[in-house]
Amino acid sequence: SDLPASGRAPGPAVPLALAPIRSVADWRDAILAKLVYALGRDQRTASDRDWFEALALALRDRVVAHALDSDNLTRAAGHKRVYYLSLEFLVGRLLVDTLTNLDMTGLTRAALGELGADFERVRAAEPDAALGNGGLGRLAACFMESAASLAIPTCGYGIRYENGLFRQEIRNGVQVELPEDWLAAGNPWEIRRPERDCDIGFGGHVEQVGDDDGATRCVWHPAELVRAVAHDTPVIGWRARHANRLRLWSARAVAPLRLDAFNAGDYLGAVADDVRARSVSRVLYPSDTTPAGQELRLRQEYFFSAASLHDILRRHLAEGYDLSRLPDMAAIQLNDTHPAIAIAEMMRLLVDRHGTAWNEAWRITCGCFSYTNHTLLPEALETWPVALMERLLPRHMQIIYRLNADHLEAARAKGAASDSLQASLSMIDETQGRRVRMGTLAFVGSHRVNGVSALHTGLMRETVFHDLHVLHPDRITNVTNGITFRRWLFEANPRLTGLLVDVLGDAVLDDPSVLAGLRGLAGDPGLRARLIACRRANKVALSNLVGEQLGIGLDPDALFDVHVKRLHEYKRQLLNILEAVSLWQAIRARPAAGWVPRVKIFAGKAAASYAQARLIIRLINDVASVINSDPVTSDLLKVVFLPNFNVSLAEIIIPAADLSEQISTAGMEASGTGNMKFALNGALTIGTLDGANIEIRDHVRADNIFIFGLTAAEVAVRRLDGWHPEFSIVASPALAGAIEAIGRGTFSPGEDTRFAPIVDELRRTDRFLVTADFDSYAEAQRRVAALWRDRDAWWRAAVLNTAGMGPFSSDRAIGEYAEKIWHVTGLER
Ligand code: H53
Repeated sequence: SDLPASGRAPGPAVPLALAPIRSVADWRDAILAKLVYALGRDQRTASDRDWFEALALALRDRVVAHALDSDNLTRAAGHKRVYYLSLEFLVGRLLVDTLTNLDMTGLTRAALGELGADFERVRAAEPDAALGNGGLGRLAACFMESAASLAIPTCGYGIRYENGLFRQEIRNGVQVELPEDWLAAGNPWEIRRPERDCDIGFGGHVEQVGDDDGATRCVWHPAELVRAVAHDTPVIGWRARHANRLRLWSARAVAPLRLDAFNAGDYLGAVADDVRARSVSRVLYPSDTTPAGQELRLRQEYFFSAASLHDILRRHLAEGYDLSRLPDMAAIQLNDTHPAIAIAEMMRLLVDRHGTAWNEAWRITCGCFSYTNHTLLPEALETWPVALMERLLPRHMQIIYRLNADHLEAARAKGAASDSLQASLSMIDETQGRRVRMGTLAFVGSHRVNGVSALHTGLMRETVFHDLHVLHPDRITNVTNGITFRRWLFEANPRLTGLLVDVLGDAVLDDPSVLAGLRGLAGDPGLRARLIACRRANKVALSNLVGEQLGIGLDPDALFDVHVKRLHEYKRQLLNILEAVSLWQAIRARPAAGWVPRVKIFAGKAAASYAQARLIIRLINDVASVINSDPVTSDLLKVVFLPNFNVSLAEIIIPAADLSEQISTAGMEASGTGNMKFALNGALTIGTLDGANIEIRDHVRADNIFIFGLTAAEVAVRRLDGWHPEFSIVASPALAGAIEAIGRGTFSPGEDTRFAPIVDELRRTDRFLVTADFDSYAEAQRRVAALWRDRDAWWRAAVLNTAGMGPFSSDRAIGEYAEKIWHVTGLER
């Protein structure tokens, strides 16, 4: 977006100023030049971090060249762009991603070698960009990579959090949160874009210019302005086909220093405005599926939505288009309700700033926006108190009232006239004080609303969005999530990737459907032997890490049973650890009964304020320390909790997993994406019929996955009927024994009440139906052990898992968004 509207700049695709890299020596010199001239470091004393930075800067030059070229092509072709608005982008490290997509990994290893630097250490020197909590943020990162790979002109918009997701330490079994300062040493990937900065208002009052129905021009006089400061990170697609940008906003005061106050000696007062403004981009909220419900969070949401829309309209007008054409040129995707306020902001900009008539403004808005819903958990569907909205965003509140009146009137005209229907359809929830339902605003202002798995989309239609769905039956659609195979297969598991290329040819790197060719080879002993060797090497690598970090020795030939994801009661890490306790008790009772040696591996962070989830972490760690030091069971069972789960740790754990735990209460996990990463790498899933597990079962086939437990429909019935966990506990001696041991203090010597909140929850309410599913889960675990003993059958199933996962590529998901929702194609060259 830096060239005149006149169209494509003359000249070659990659600017000539950037010397082509023809040899290791060329590349070595380019890296060295960055080390010396951009960083001012000496080759002889450079640290791994210095080399990482030099390498990243050298790579960035090349990626930026691609990004400029992609921009020029997009503009010249008058091609529609996609804007992905997300409060989270869980990017992780970018070095290997960039090298992979530029096909420069081998060259770089060699060049660093000549410079006396070690590639693996340099790679590890990059901090994880943890600008997200879990699935939703990682999905956004996968989507950015896939959009670039499919050459779909896309700009991601989000917040450049000073401190991303906290760093987790485990001290005496307890989670401790420490700030993550990923920017402390600077970020070589990003480029400041001061010409794109803009000011965002909050508070103040509204001046009525026309009639008083809120549908004509008004002037908003904010009481406060915060400057949105733009930072771009280029995102290169597979085989460098295309490059997009991730534009992240940080906040600061419009006038960062009050010089008069400073000169008068009031050093704190002089910067108070700036400190206040910067708080907007200071921290990522640690909530995952529950909103923090705080004013600062609403400020964050409006801040980045408004800055992004300002940028989108600026670009559209600068390219010479009329606003009426915005839906032809811009598809704006709301990733969950967090940016839903953008709908009211778009109306404000069109009506108040550009003088567009109300109905035309609404046509433009609905034509541009679409919304992805990622959860049906009632506590996670955002609502904001009307009073807070009126104070912080007075003009937006007026606009929402007016939109709501139009929406309810249209519903009445279609027959939805009863008080109860009108109350259910309203953007204002009157049941718990007056609150704005952001999901309803997002639904009404979007031309398409999608769920993230077939089950979830069905439940959207039947439950939370039922009445809106009846009103707009064509609006809800499904796009099952996906993952980028570049990161989660090629980069995380180069051994398996090499094997797949040997067996299926290079085409597997470009076309995930080629994986299906493995089906015919599922019984091939040669392939099986190579797969086993590759998994074993990955398990040795993980065992080494566990040894270094926790001092626990693992047997790489044991079954690695892995449960890694955010800690949440609905994800039921508790079910898993209860089963581990019961297994331990069973082994102790009959040590010589021919048990399959197992390692239970857990990792995941709990929101700092989520007491029960933190206590589950403590239980896992306390159970681990008792079991791991039991000489009777030590060769048969180990429990490991790896601290500080993040993208980079996932890249090590997943390729080493034999069994993938996807055991949420059915109906509660919208999709899951970890489930896809494991199955792609050949782990077998033990899981409920929840989220995308159902589609994974359909593709890997029911014989190759361990399904157990209540279905979503059965869960709903149990809940309606009133659920009594004591019956399940009485009926299951194994479950009763495990709960008893925890309640008795077996894992908390001297403090038998430590886990009382967990034991009480299980015995009294059991909201997540852990006890209802326990026996079925334990039985499925026995099926797992039986299959593991039959090595041929196990590895056949593993092959069939990888073979069936082609459809779960995020390229497929992005292709569906492009076709069904955004109405955009990839850019042709
Ligand atoms: O989004 C993932 C899903 C997953 C769901 C997750 C999610 C968040 O990470 C945060 C908020 C939210 O509403 C949902 O829990 O099931 O796979 C991506 O769609």
